[in-house]
Amino acid sequence: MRGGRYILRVNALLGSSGKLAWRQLLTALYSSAAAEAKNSTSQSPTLEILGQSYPTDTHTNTTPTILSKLSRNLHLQPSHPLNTLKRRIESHFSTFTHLDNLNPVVTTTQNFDDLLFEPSHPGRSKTDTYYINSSHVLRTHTSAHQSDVLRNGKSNGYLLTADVYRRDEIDVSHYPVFHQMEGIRIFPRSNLSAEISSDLSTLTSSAPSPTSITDIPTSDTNPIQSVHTKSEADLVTKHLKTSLESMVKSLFRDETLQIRWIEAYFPFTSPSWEMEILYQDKWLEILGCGVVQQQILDSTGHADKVGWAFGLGLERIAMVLFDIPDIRLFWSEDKRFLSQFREGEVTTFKPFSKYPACYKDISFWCPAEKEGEKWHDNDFAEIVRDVAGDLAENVRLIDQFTHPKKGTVSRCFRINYRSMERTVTNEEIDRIQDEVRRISAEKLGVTLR
Ligand code: FA5
Ligand code: MG
Repeated sequence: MRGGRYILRVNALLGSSGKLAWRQLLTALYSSAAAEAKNSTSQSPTLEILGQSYPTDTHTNTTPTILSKLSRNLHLQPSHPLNTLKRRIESHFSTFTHLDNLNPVVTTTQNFDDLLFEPSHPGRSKTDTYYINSSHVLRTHTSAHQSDVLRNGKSNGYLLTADVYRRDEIDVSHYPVFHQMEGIRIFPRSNLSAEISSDLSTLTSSAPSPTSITDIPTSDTNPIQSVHTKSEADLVTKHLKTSLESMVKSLFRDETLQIRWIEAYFPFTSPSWEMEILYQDKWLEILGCGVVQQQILDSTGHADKVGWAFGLGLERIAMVLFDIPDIRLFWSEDKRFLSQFREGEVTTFKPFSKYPACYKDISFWCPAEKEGEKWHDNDFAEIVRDVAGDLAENVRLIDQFTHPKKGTVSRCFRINYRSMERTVTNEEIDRIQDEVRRISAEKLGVTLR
């Protein structure tokens, strides 16, 4: 399943009239599945996702709790901060083609191979990625659509917004689902200088100033592609950085904002950078970008063009702009959260009082590590997420030691439970903790202490 057919089918599935039906179906399917999963760890032979049936296999590690998020589409909810931010960024790139309803289930070809990820790249591992089965994943980034969009579209600029899924740690800035916006811009090689200079003159004059920006030049560790001339790479880079700086300035409208560029690496761009902004005295990474690998343009029918791409995290920027302290709040259905925001307006979030937390520790001996069966904290975090859902505020490794004779490793994690909507009872958390213990022993083969 690839390319044009895939996008066409996805669009047909997501057509406005069908939208509600499949979301309702999915929510119904998975809210009952999520309840069932709490009592059972067995795997069904197929997963039904957005009207499509996928056989499961030994790669399957997507849980019903995660699948229940596919129906939320926070970035499409009017007045939700993520929607407001998305629309502001879209208005900045007003001449681009905007896409926001592509299917989150993509092939490993789309998510990795088309983007030139090495077969051994850690991003492909089951500890980092939600696999539907060995050939399909929940997209881990919006770049998964780059090749299809370039292959099928007619535009010279695209901006696409989507929910992305990553198996990750649990804390205030990490959630297994977050939202990214991908920008792609291509230019004809034959008319590069003229097209870029005319664009740049409008970009630089319309941007609010001043803001402090620290830049770095390309280097041996972040090279220009051998198929590009220095002048081509410099022009595309200048256009890329100026476009993004101008976007960030217009979003923040803050004369004291400090921006810096640092070197980065992505298999699908070179040179590559990340943009960071200074927030509460720390540098916060908000986006990755670079000059698109020519091989990607060549294989999607654009051998005569050069281009840039970027991917930014909407939650990271929204947390700063709206002053939202915990990433779980974006998922809240509490009126005290949602009623604070108006369509299209950036306002400061007024925190409502936090309900008390309840923490529980769990200690266990981990199974001996074998080749291909290494311990990974994300596997434990995933069990907590699946059993406790949004009640899990934070999971922290607080102690670890190796048995001096046997060489086995004991780990102790502290799980902080807190609801954003009510006070939790100790009994209810005890039941959840018992379930976390039971499933950890069953799925991870740990010996509880
Ligand atoms: C990527 O995902 C690349 N696809 C970006 C890219 C696109 C590079 C096109 C080049 C060309 P990265 O994993 O760094 O890169 O994520 C991009 C942005 O998503 C980050 O800068 C950050 O803003 C956001 N992000 C990443 N991980 C998380 C997370 N766990 N929670 C919230 N936001 C995150
Ligand atoms: Mg990054």
